[in-house]
Amino acid sequence: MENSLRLFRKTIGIFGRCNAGKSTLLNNIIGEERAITSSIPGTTTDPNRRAFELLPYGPVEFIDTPGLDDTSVLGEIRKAKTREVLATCSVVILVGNTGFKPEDWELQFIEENQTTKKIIGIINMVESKTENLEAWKKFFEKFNIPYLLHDCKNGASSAVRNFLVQNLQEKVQKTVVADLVPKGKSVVLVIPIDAGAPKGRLIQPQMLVLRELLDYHIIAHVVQPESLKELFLNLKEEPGLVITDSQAFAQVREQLPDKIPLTSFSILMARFRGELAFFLEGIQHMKRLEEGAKIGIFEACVHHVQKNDIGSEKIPAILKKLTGLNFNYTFYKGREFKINGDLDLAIHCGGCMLTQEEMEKRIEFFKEKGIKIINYGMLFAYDAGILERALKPLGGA
Ligand SMILES: Nc1nc2c(ncn2[C@@H]2O[C@H](COP(=O)(O)OP(=O)(O)OP(=O)(O)O)[C@@H](O)[C@H]2O)c(=O)[nH]1
Ligand code: SF4
Ligand SMILES: [Mg+2]
Repeated sequence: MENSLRLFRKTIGIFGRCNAGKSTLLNNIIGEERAITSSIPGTTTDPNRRAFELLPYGPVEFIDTPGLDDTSVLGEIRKAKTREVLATCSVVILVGNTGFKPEDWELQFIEENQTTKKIIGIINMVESKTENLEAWKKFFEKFNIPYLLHDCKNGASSAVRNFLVQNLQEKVQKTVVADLVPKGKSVVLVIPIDAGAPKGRLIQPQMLVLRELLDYHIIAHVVQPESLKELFLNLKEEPGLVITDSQAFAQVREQLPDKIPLTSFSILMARFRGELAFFLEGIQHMKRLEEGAKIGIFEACVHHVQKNDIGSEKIPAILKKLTGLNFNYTFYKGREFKINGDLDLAIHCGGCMLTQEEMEKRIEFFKEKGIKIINYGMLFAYDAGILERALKPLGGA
């Protein structure tokens, strides 16, 4: 579980010469004085890691590093550590500074990393020194590296964050499911049509997945849970992936051999929207709740409450079963988003009727308030004892 939390974070290393402003840049991005900065070269002596939600991109981990040109006695050891960090980064920020010109340090760094990593340039604007600015611009342009001129000490941190998001966007998850299906394999979709299913249509995540499979010419078999056994009797080849509605997890698991990859629509959606790591933290937090904790249950639609309603009946029953504790519940419905008082945990529906922005705003709100959140689907998977199995097709375990 903990591994999967890390797995979904993109590692972004911050590199450059001593005094380039790497640590100041880190502080500027995250909006707090995390790293020590000073005009003394070699201030940062060890890689300094900081997990951060770079919205709307998703979870990342920044690593501030010692200077590439550290010439102190311990310089060689530090450089070795920096190389170790470099090997774990798929994205690197190369920090320059108008107080000096780009030299062999930066040249070598780019030559060694340009083919394997995404490089993003930052030119720190130091005081009134502008004489080296043109040299830095030309340097980055020569290698086709996107760069931002920025005063890290005084500039708005949102400018750097937006620039990073813009340049990372191409790395954002583009497909909901197609990249998870082995070539030539089919996919089975398990969709129960029960009293809770909307009349005459599928819900958005199901449509999104189905449409993408068609776009990618991947064969999809669509069944209700009761027909799964019959389908398998008729299939000539095992499918590459089974995707189920979260509420049918237990039923599907009973019928499906362990070797067949299984996940759910809600887990795919959480990955697609970049929320997965945050929800996994929520699951860990749920285990630590105490008697009487305040839980908010959020559904973005207002529907007529039926018997065995998910939000008001099933979820509280699952939590009671999992923890043996009694909690205080508040139910929130609809698109309007207002919270009364503090919460110890938020449990949210799939949010398929919300726009990406609306959902992001909610998640950002929870993060700012330090409230952990999980979605219905992940809670169902955890309750069925198959969360790890359901994360495996996504690369997590
Ligand atoms: N005016 C201005 N000063 C900056 C900027 N970025 C960094 N500085 C200053 O430059 C000095 C060095 O900044 P650091 O962030 O400590 O540099 P570093 O790259 O982390 O240096 P090492 O840890 O020694 O490798 C500090 O005095 C910062 O305040 C900037 O954008 N504008
Ligand atoms: S927005 Fe939430 S409540 Fe509405 S259909 Fe989607 S998952 Fe269900
Ligand atoms: Mg530093």
